[in-house]
Amino acid sequence: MPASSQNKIRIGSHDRVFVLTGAGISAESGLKTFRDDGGLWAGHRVETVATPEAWEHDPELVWQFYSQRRRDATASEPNAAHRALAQLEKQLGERFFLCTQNVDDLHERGGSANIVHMHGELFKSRCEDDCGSPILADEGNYESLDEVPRCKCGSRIRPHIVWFGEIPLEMPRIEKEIERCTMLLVVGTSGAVYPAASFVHWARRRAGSPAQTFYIGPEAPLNVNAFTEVILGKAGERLPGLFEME
Ligand code: BJW
Ligand code: ZN
Repeated sequence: MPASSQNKIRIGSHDRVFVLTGAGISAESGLKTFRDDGGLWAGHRVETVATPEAWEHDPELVWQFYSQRRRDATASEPNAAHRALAQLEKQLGERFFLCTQNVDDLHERGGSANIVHMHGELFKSRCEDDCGSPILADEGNYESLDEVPRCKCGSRIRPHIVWFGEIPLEMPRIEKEIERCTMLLVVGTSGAVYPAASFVHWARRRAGSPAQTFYIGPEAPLNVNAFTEVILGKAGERLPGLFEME
């Protein structure tokens, strides 16, 4: 793994940039990551809140967890890293693609226009039985099951979140964009969760020449060996001014 102290990533006029972000990009906005010390999973079993089985077993606890996440996200503000990616999108237009594992809305509030939320969105809910009713915009906080609205079909609504064992959203589009990118930038994710942790391998193995792959975060991720460059540091400190157009 070539750790890098480089302070610029040069983007050529024919480059296509795919960006994958994780919880680390929102850390400087005050939102907890999952696996760091003091993170959301510290001292908790993920199975109790982030699986379909958790929803079956204790939907009230699941809604309490996501209601708190909604409150935390509402109280936070985008940081310099979110804004730097929004600026890069404006510079590159359709040669830029942003995929986030995060369910918060800080990329949107930081100025990004096109974002794929592969693990869902905190401020949306949907029918637990996928009856075909549309996904709802929902800022509600539900502390007891009596408060949880029902879908038109009579089933409960659940958070529009991709839990373990569920299929991430928009995978065909993501795969297409990785196949045609020439640079993959990964920001603030531990590389512990698949398929996101495989994107760097897919970009290295794409038809034609391998994409250049960059990781930006304070520590090396689990999949560090697949990156051509690792830029150590906090996203909010490293991303602003990092990109140079050739
Ligand atoms: C900073 C920073 C700063 C700190 N600046 N950085 C065995 C082997 C392989 C795979 C599997 C397996 N068993 C099961 C699986 C599959 C499973 C999986 O990956 N399990 C692993 C535990 C092994 N995956 C799934 O089930 C997924 N679905 C699936 O695979 O379907 C099959 C399929 C795929 C594709 C096509 C067709 C079919 C679904 C995964 C759903 C994940 N859901 C969650 C929770 C819901 C969202 C929520 O509640 O918010 O998503 S889990 C949680 O982890 C959340 C995150 O999006 C995700 C990734 O976490 P992230 O972002 O990496 O956070 P951390 O905390 O791990 O890391 C933070 C990083 O930030 C650290 O590195 C810090 O250093 C850094 N940092 N400050 C920059 N200032
Ligand atoms: Zn329904």
